[in-house]
Amino acid sequence: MAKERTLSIIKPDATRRNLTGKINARIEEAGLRIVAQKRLWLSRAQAEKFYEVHKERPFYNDLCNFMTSGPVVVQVLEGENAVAKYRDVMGATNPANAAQGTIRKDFAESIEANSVHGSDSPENAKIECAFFFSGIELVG
Ligand code: IDP
Ligand code: MG
Repeated sequence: MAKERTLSIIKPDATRRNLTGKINARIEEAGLRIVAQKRLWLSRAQAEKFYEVHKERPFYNDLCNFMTSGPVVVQVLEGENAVAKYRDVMGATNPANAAQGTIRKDFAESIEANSVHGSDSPENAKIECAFFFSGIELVG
């Protein structure tokens, strides 16, 4: 199967608790390769743009507040079936519903402060990776 890429974000609740290394270990143990990574503090405009698909949802404003409440680590993950594989490693959006051994089950604080983002389709993964990284930053 061809290699695929997905966008991951380690969210402010996780950077605050110094969990970047633990989350990266879960990613690498799953066979995904971190091919690009940087720590950023998103502006309000950047958070609103990134989550634009959710702008009609009742949680949109709170989500943008949360995502700008501290630094995030944005990363591109590469591997076979990377999009679906990372969704499995992350677990369900609500940690109460997340499977044992997933990042969200073990680290998330709430349905909002759920420690990680992962793209939901290969098409969105391309758009989201390009939102944060230029081609020259992706060395494979
Ligand atoms: P996902 O991150 O599992 O793909 P989405 O439905 O795309 O979940 O929602 C994006 C983010 O919005 C979630 O990761 C979470 O931080 C937040 N969110 C989703 N649903 C709720 C909710 O019902 N209340 C508060 N925040 C939510
Ligand atoms: Mg989503």
